Amino acid sequence: MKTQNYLKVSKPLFTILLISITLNVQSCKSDKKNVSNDHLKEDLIKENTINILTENMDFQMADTIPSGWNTFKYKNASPQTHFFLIDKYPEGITLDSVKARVLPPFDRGMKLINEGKPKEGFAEFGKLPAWFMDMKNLGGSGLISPGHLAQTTVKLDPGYYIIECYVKMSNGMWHTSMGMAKEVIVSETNSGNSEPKADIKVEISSTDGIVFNDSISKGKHCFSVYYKDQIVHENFIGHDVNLAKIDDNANLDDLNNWMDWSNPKGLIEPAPKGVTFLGGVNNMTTGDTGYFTVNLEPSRYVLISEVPNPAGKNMLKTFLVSN
Ligand SMILES: [Cu+2]
Repeated sequence: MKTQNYLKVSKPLFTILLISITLNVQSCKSDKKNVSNDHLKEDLIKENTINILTENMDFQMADTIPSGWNTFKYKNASPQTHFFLIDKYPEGITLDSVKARVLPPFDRGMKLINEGKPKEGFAEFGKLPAWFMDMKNLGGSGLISPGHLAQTTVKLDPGYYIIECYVKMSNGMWHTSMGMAKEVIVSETNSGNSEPKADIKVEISSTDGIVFNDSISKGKHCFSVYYKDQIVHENFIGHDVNLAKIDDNANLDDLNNWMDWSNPKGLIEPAPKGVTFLGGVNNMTTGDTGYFTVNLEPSRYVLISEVPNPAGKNMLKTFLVSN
């Protein structure tokens, strides 16, 4: 049944991707300009990309994907802001285990925090099973605004993974609890893809924040994100790197406060005004590197981490792309 679902969505998704790619995004490898749709079609097949589509609190994608380097093209065709994050739990833990033991404490805890009872809320998280702390994040996209496509490349070993999005609906409910959690099998078959080559190198660490050379030209870029370290921040999660376009009416203080899920007004719809999220590389562990590709038009941008008070951690860094 799941396979049928995937077949059902694959054709429109392919069309959307072709349109989006024509407008915006090409892969790290391809440097061609003004190519016809036929060439793009060949590139898509050749590059063995994994397409993910969200229309309504879902992840529409293949149930089984190859191991090795994979480029994920995540199309957000919903009215909400999302990301996808790849979780690797200890052997034997399945999506059913997560639904039974992890989502309930998070649901109850968030509800209490939203009711103005943070102490009671955080106490709920003490009820998480011990194996939750052994879960590793293997990357995924950064936040992506409605109508946009995020392109992220990571390396995965064969095994059982869960893909999730824990942005909150306007009523404070997690997207994870609304259906944005999916099991994915990474097979023994290797994708055969090689590691991308980045032209912009970003490093993130708890000590130095987000570090990169901010002299960035307009056009297509492949960013690498190197996790010099990874730690557990005040809200129990690690740091990541998200790219956003910042309009003149955007308020960076509002954005800074919004990046913390444990804030009742954080990581919730609506996203801050004048901010368009364009993907990035979601949480990884110390020593890992992920990649994201994006086409930058002249504007102001920010690289920002989804942690409490990123500005205070040197994890809110603006840069200007000029004409
Ligand atoms: Cu979501």
